[in-house]
Amino acid sequence: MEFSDELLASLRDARHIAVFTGAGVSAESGIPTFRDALTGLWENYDASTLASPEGFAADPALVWGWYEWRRTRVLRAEPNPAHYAIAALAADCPRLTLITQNVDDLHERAGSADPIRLHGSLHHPRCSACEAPYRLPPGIPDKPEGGRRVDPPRCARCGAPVRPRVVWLGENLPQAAWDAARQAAEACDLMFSIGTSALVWPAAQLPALVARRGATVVQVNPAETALDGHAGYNLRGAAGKVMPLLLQALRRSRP
Ligand code: BV8
Ligand code: ZN
Repeated sequence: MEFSDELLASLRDARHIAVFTGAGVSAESGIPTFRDALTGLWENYDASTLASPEGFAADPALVWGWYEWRRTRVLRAEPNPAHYAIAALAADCPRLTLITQNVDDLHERAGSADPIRLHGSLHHPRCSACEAPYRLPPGIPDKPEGGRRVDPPRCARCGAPVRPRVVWLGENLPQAAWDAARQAAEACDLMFSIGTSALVWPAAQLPALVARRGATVVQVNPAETALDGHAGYNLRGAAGKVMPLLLQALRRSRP
């Protein structure tokens, strides 16, 4: 894959690079993307009903079972070359801000320090009522007997069901994370948008905001997305292939 001298120069000259990622960056780790039809056990379920307060209220055991199934997949997965290249890129520019919509911990496991988490995390659940943190038992959960449904644990403080600490449809994003992400989008010289369909708001506003300021947007995605018109560069390919090659080309291009 070739990269234009113009793109390599923009990367070399960037004082502050923002990296915005979605489920596609974890696809090559074997984690199904959010919009991929749910697979196997969950093929007859729709993510947007499971990832919602209404879904949890209606059937906490089904939603908790789905998140435990996803968490188990993440615990069994490894970061892929895209996660490692993004972590390594931080050493190649004065400042890098990583913003992720993903709820897995593969960026951290690849060495990225404290990503801005717009939609929360699979790994730190909380009480659905008093928000007390719930410590998950170490290791990989056993396969739930009932196949899908797993009763959520109860809060030690108030007895309410524990829920995933993720942002569901209709819920506000954590204000501090949203503010930090906005600040990075306002300040960066260049933003990568990697592995996101850019369909979910307000996160999807970030690359469009960067483009509106006249800063550079570099999209990495094998498919077209709503961002194609905003991106100065559309690198059509899998992140696990493109990102390591781009990092190599950047390092080779330095005098
Ligand atoms: C809010 C939970 C108020 C955690 C998720 C109409 C217009 C505008 C907005 C709305 C609207 N109607 C409703 C809304 C609001 C709504 C929304 O956006 N709905 C959408 C569906 C229309 N948003 C909300 O409710 C948000 N809250 O707005 O509150 C507010 C307003 C302003 C400021 C603050 C608050 C809450 C949104 C959070 C929803 N939670 N998940 C979980 O269970 O994971 S969303 C879900 O989608 C995931 O979090 C996921 O991260 C996110 C985005 O999806 P992607 O990451 O993009 O994944 P997707 O599968 O879509 O795409 C994968 C891409 O990867 C594809 O393009 C594919 O081609 C590519 N790919 C595949 N393989 C690879 C690859 N790329 C690279 N390499 C590969 N190998
Ligand atoms: Zn509680």
